[in-house]
Amino acid sequence: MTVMFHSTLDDPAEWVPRLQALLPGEDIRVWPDIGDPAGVEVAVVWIPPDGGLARLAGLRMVQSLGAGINQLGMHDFPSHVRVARLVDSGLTGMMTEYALLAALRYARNFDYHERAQRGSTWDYVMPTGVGSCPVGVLGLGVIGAAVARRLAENGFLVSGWARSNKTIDGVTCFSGNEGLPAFLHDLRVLINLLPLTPQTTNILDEKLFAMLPKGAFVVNIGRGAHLVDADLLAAIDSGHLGGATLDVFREEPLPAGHPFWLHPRITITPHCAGTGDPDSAAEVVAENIRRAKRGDPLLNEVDRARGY
Ligand code: NDP
Ligand code: OXD
Repeated sequence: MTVMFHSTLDDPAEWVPRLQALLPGEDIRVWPDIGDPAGVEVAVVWIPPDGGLARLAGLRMVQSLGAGINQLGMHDFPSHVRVARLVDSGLTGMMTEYALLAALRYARNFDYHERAQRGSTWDYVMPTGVGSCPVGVLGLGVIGAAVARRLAENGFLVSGWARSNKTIDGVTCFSGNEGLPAFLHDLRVLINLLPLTPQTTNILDEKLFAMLPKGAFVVNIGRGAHLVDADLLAAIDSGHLGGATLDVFREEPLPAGHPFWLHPRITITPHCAGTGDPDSAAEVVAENIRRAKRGDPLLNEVDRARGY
């Protein structure tokens, strides 16, 4: 198989030697030195190179270097091209750390004390523990379920919401549009871990925020287009929401001058909540390349009609 590797984030010097050792017979090329583009059968990419993947006329499989796949420009791929997302223990572990940190920070009022410190203000607020901090997770897939479990193990009151019914120890699960109001009504912290699809685009909007109790916090580590930026700003500035932690944005990098940058109640990280760890993820990618070669079902294959 001829395999093309391209990423603006993942270092080919870390990945390619590992993949080559796991796939001794395969020809692994790093963009832009790929020879004849029509010879590439597998693309291992985070975001496709400029011009997309359409020029790869012999393409059979795309392996995302992320858990999400909306950044691949999948609508450009012919229907026979199979797509796999990345499920990696390293990536999932990092996402659970980020979510736990954000939830603890709000549960223990660190956001409040950070603002007070900037005004040299000693302001005692009676602390309460995580046992009285209800946290909700939107999306209970590989990462959402791991986040929910980790929060529950750390003493939070945890609930979750997905398309289908779930059973997760220590987590109260809701599903479907009809389950959304009951899921949201008592949360202190809402963590978004949905995939970006036509059904979930703009889900974090004015209507959803109105279902959260006053003072709730939003943590978006899904995708930027889940969030309606103006609705978040309005909900925080009116005092309905307490603040937000955002790792993903409609436009990345977040443009200079965007009102999120300097907002005192918004914490920004540069889409770094989690990333695939080549030590664990290279084997997952290599196995999918072997499967593509044999024509077997892929690990974590995307249902292209469903969009995740
Ligand atoms: P999965 O595909 O495993 O899980 C998706 C979950 O979302 C499932 O529980 C699914 O429900 C639920 N879901 C999908 N559509 C709907 C809907 N319309 N209504 C309700 N629930 C829905 O994804 P992962 O857990 O692996 O990853 C989730 C997302 O996290 C990624 O798509 C990516 O956007 C983001 N991510 C961000 C990172 C970062 O660094 N910020 C890093 C990694 C991932 P059901 O189970 O019923 O199908
Ligand atoms: C991912 C991401 O989808 O890094 O893995 O956002």
